[in-house]
Parts: sequence; structure tokens; C-alpha cells
Amino acid sequence: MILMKDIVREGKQVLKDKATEVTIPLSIEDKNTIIEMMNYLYNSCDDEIAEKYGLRAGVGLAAPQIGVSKRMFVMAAYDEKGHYFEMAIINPKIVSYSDELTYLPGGEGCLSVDREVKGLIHRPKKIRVQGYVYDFEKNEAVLKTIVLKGYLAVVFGHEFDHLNGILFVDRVNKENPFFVPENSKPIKFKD
Ligand code: UDB
Ligand code: ZN
Repeated sequence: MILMKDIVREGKQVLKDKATEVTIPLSIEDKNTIIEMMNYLYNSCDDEIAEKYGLRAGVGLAAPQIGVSKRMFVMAAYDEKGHYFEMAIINPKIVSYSDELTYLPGGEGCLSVDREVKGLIHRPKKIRVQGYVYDFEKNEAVLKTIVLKGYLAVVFGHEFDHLNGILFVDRVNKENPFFVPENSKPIKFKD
């Protein structure tokens, strides 16, 4: 199983590299990597397992973060309406994105970043993405086009950045970390 010691931290070259496209159909090794990454998200969100192994509760994990420089990531999270969404995606492309931006009012963190970084990250509020979505029942990748909004678009954007060697800290406005463009609205969670 993937543990915190397996997660590559800020400063390592693999987090700065542009990851390479994955061959389709997926190799057995790539399928196993995807399953292991998704299992990390499940385990880290189970209080007992997370406490036992010291896991940070993850909503997304990209292959470069476990030292695999390939274009694939997993996400598993509740959106702002409380609807659960999970997906493993390979060779994602952002087909189009909204001019409107959104941001997490508390800023972002990262499993690969151990320090607290203050500031806001503005990302497209709505994105249309195309890529090979891993079907965990059929054990195969299927080409799909998906629309993501709000929080899920933020998580996707954060993970997609990892495939291009970008960390959220690189996206914080250096002059004014809390600057809010007029076209950016905060994400509000329903509680
Ligand atoms: C995370 N988790 O996984 F709203 F129950 C973050 C960390 C860095 C704090 C572990 C997170 O936001 N968990 C969370 C959020 C909730 C409710 C809840 C748990 N990531 C993923 C990551 O580092 N991927 O590379 C950071 C997120 C910040 C914005 C999007 C991804
Ligand atoms: Zn991250």
C-alpha cells in the first residue's frame, strides 16, 4: 500500500517534470499503479486506517507524486452539494474552460508540500475534459468527455498541474497572495 513515505515531496525533480503520455491499452503495471493510487485515497479517508498508518486525507493523487512520471491521476471527493465523485483518468486533455474562475477560500494544500503556504489559487470554474477514464469493473480505460464544475474542477486542475510539473505554490500571486480577480468567486460548501 502507498504510505506517506512513498509520496514525493516538494523539491524533487519528478514534481517539476512534464509527465509522459501513457500507452493505451493500459499495461498491467499501469493498471496496478492506478488501483494503488485510488486505494491510497480510500485508506486515507478511513479514520482508523489513516490513524494507524499516519495518512493525510487525500482527495486527489497524481502519478508523479509517487515517483511515476506518467499522465494519470485519481480523485475522490464530495462536491459542494455533498455528492460523491471519484475518477481515475489517463492522458487527460482540457478541451475548454470557462472565463469565470473560482477558488478555495482557505487556499490549497498538497500531499507533496509539508509547509503551510498562505494565499489563493484561482482556477477555471468549469472545465470540459477528455481522457481515458479507468473503469474499475471492466479493468479497462474508456475514452470519455466530462464536464467538471466548482470544487471538482479545482481538484482536477490541481492534479492536472502535477502532470505538467506545476505545484499550487507556483500559482499563488507573489505580490499579493490574497488577490481576487473580479471574475473569481469563492467555492461555498453546503453544510
Ligand atoms: C489533498 N486534502 O488531498 F474538503 F474530508 C488535500 C490535503 C493536501 C490537505 C491532503 C483535502 O483537501 N482533503 C479534504 C478536503 C475536504 C474534505 C475532506 C478532506 N490534496 C490533493 C493533492 O495534494 N493532490 O496532489 C490537495 C487539494 C487542494 C485543492 C485540490 C486538491
Ligand atoms: Zn498536489
